[in-house]
Amino acid sequence: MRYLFISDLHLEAKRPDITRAFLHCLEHQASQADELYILGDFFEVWLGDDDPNPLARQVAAALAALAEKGVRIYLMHGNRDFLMGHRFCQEAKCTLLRDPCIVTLNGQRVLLMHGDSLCIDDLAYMRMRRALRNPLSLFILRNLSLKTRHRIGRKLRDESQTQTQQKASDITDVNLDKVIEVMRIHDVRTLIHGHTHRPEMHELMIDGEPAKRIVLGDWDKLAWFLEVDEKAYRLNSTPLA
Ligand code: LP5
Repeated sequence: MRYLFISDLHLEAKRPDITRAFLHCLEHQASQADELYILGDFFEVWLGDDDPNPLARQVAAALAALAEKGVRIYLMHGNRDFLMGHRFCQEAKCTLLRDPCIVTLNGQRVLLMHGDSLCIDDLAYMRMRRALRNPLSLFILRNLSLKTRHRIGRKLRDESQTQTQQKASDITDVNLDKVIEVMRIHDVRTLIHGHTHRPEMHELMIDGEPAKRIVLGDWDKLAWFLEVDEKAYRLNSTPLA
């Protein structure tokens, strides 16, 4: 079986180059795979499935067309699009995955995550994540008017951009003890995640056994994707233009 993994595309109307690259990827790479996994931050900001955003309709139609060809598509929330829900997934013919989630790829158990929950040294972000992602907050957020969600979303983005520029690089990366802890808990030797925008295949040892952590890249200048088949895991990129 062939699998394709992507994350952190941050699709938005003002970056048509990313949308073009994504549609190209669907046509040329994803269509050759049995399963496509999108591990969060697919959109720059997702305010709710009720947002009549033309880009979301275009993307949903493209995903649905791929699904019609027989490719199974799985989506996971990121920190920017955690309000994505079943309505969008139905439209796009995708399945929403929990974070974390274990899948079996060619007989091997693999842990999938967006990756933000591994950045435990980023205390301000962890506080914000807990505040936004608990069931009561999610219920309240989903029931605010679209205009209010838009305003709050803008404020959070602005504040986040200001604050991340001031944070040390190791603070915004994953905590390696946390990585090993979650891999032990889930009894896996392979973890695939995004979020940090630091694409890399990391080799590590867990309890004397070789393990790997594969970090997907963001789609700002390059389109990053991970191809998995019976022989190998290949992390590749192509220029966006
Ligand atoms: O996204 P990225 O990778 O640039 O940065 C993340 C962390 N930031 C975020 C925030 C998102 O960028 C913006 C969230 C948009 C959500 C939209 C949907 C919800 C709409 C709400 C509808 C009601 O996730 C960033 C991390 C970084 O990853 C690396 O891990 O550091 O975290 C922060 O920067 C958080 C700040 O440190 C703390 C921010 C406190 C914000 C308080 C503002 C309150 C405004 C409330 C207005 C009512």
